[in-house]
Amino acid sequence: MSIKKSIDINGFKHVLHEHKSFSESQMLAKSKTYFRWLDSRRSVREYAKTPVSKEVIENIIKAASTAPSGAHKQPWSFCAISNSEIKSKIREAAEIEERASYDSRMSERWLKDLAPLGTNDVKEFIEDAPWIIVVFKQVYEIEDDKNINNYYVNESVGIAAGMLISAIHNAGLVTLTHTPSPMKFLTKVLERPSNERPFLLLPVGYPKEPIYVPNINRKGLDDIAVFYE
Ligand code: IYR
Repeated sequence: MSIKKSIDINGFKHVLHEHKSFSESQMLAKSKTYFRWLDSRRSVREYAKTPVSKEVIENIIKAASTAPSGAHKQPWSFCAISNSEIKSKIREAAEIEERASYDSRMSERWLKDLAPLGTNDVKEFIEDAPWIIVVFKQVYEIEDDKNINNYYVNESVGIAAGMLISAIHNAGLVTLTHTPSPMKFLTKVLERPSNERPFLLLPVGYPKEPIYVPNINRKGLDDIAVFYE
C-alpha cells in the first residue's frame, strides 16, 4: 500500500511528516550531550561591546519562532535593538523602575533571595550588549476592528523565550532574562501596537572578560522529577 503524501482533516490539508528517530544508544548519547551542553549555559550580567551580526540575531529569532503555540496563533513579536539611542532610552526607563523596585517595592525576603546572584538596579548590560531583544506577547488579534483573544499566550511565549535562550547559547553568545517591573515603558519606547504587552527583555552578546558567575547549583533529578512507572 502506498503512503499518501497528504490527507484531509476537517477540510484542511495535513502533509506527511518525515520524523527522524535514533537507535537506543544514539538516543542515550544525544540526550546526555544535550543536557551537558544546556547545563553549561549561564546567565551573564556583564557584556563586551563586541558587535554581533544582524544575520545571527535573525537566525536566533527564527529558531524561537518555531515554538508551538495555542492554536498556532504564534502570539509573539521579537524586537531586536542595536540602535544605541533606543538602548539608552530603555536603560534609563528600566533603571527608574528598578530603582523603585529595589528601594521599596521588593520584599526583604526577595532581596535576600537575589543577594547571591548579585543583581541590582544598575542595568549597564542594556547599553553594553550589542543587541537587546524585547519579547512581546500578543494578547489578542485585531480582526475587522474586533479584538479576538489568543490562547495560552503566557505558555506559548514562555516556550518561545526558552527556545530563544537556547538558540542564543547555541550560537556561542550569552544572555539573561531581565524583567523590569512594570514593563509598560517598553511598549511606548518601541511604539508597539495596543494588542502587545512586553514579556521579557534579553541582552544578547559576548561576555565581558574575565566574567564571573554566581557559584550556584541546579536542583538534582530527585528534587525536580517524579516518576510514575
Ligand atoms: N526584575 C529585577 C529583579 C530580579 C528578579 C528576579 I525573580 C531575578 O531572578 C533577578 C532579578 C531585575 O531584573 O533586576
